Amino acid sequence: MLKRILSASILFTVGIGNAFAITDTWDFSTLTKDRNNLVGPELNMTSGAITLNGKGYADTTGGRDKYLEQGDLYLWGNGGLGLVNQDENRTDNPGHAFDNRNGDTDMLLLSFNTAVTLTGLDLAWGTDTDMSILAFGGTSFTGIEGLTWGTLGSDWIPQDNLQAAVSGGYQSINSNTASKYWLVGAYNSIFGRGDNLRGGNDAMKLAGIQTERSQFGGTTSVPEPSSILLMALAFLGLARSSYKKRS
Ligand SMILES: [Ca+2]
Ligand SMILES: [Ca+2]
Ligand SMILES: [Ca+2]
Ligand SMILES: [Ca+2]
Repeated sequence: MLKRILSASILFTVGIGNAFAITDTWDFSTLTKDRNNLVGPELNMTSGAITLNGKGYADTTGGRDKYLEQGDLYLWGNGGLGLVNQDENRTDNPGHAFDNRNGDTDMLLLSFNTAVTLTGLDLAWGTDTDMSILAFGGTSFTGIEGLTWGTLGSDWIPQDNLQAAVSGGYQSINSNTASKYWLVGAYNSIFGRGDNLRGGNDAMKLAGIQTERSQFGGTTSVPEPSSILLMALAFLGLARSSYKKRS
């Protein structure tokens, strides 16, 4: 009896937790661009009180071609965002997308003003489309310019490797981490290997992303164990009093 009440109340509490999550859709096709399709070195969007800043990075700096530097974001005719990194130009194909050709891995750094969970992405175009997704789990963020993909450090936690679908709208990202900073882009095995994924041949244009946040701020995850316990005790009290009435 106790066991049944406990599991029922835990299910109930988790259900409540999800009900208060808010999904924001960041549709990149709404961004302003110039007549060459250039958005600029960064993008800025808002959804209610939430702000998003996006910057594209690739390992392109210097003679050894491994240090991260910012590139230019373009919004192409099919409604997809691409990164032209410092070793590419906007007529390169598929270099005008987010790609991992020619030894440079392109990723989009997403910075929010509150912790969110990256729950979905939509591609406008792509070839092979293997992708890596990471969340920042450190205490203070100081940017990634001048670092290498291999030395981002343990503050950056791989969340998901996937072969993303090009059509079919938003698809799920497997993560339940909440963070203000995310990296999403072309697959790089340095962040963990995915089944049947291979680098060097991937390119994608991002139509948009979806994030989830708690209505109360902070994380969108399951409630604290202590609140589950309180809820369970309340249920137990109710059950006990109705049992007494019946007997
Ligand atoms: Ca290069
Ligand atoms: Ca590129
Ligand atoms: Ca490189
Ligand atoms: Ca691939």
